[in-house]
Amino acid sequence: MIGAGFMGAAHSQGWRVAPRFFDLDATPEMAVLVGRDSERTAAAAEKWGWAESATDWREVITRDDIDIVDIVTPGDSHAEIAIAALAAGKHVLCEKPLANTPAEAEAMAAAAETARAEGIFAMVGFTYRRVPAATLARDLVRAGRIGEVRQVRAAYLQDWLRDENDPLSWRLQKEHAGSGALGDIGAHAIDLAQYITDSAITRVSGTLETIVAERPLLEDASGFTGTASDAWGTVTVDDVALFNARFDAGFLGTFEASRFATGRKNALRIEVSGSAGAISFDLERMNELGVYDARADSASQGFTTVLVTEPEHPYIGAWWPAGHMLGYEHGFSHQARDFVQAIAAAVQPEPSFTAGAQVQRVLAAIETSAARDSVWSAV
Ligand code: SOE
Repeated sequence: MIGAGFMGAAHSQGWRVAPRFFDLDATPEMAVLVGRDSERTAAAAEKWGWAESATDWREVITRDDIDIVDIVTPGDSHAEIAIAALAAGKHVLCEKPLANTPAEAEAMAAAAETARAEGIFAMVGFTYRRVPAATLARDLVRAGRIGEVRQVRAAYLQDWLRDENDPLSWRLQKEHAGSGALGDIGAHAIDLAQYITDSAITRVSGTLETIVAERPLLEDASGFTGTASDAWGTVTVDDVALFNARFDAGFLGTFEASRFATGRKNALRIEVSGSAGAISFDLERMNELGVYDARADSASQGFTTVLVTEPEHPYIGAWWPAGHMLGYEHGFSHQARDFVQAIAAAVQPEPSFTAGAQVQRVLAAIETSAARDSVWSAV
């Protein structure tokens, strides 16, 4: 695994726990954790369960005892590492968004296609597809339970940037993150909406806003995260992204991505309205799925809260007895499970790099639309 930050911890948990709960056709061994700082990486490797640590990813990805490379670095290094790892014959799992630009993402998708011919696979980590309630939403839509999809409302709301004195970490720097709320969390909303409805976004119109333009620079200027110094720097990404989308099946969606949504911590919300019903998902209530059946008699209509904790629900059977809840980290175990099973069966794991590149094109189209400011004055 390359990268030893927050996502490193989350993916480590996934790799470690998946084989303890799921019967896998191959057992992942956590071989090497690669990070920039040797002492910190060694400590993280020890804590998270990696056998070794290293600082040079180029050396590690060509090792004969490595079969899978998991990339959890900021977006600016995804393309270089993923393309090199695929060329070295390693299966690749890469964090979202796939890259920082469509050009990088297309190059990665092309490298993945070439590798696929040799039985080497690549997947992008849109983990929330693997939250059981979100997977169930997709299953219900696919089974026709809400009829024909007519409209989507999606939002990903966080508030961790609300304090204007919080430092300028890598997620606020275009050269590292590609974009702000748009790519960091809007990408999740895009992927999940497309996944649940089985329809791809083809047209968008967007507006982006940076609410706090200057922030304290990091104390450790070479670091990605940390404490604030006395010097100030410019935020180069969006804080809020609003956009409308048309899907290839013909319906419209409205989207909001914000890291300034005061009081909302991790509210990835998707509501899909159909001709015969609706579903409603909120990551802050991740063990529940709202289901509305428009065919029910009118006296008993209303959104029903399905508690997604039963063995009949996606992934749940492998965990605890019926009725016991799952949390954020379980999505990473489900992701590790699905990735390993696909590789063992020599089938393409989803979402592929091609799917990741499509999301990247949607993100770029929103930025283009926002930059053109194609909005009519109302005064
Ligand atoms: C921070 O906004 C963040 O960790 C994102 O980077 C993740 O993709 C999301 O899953 C949770 O929030």
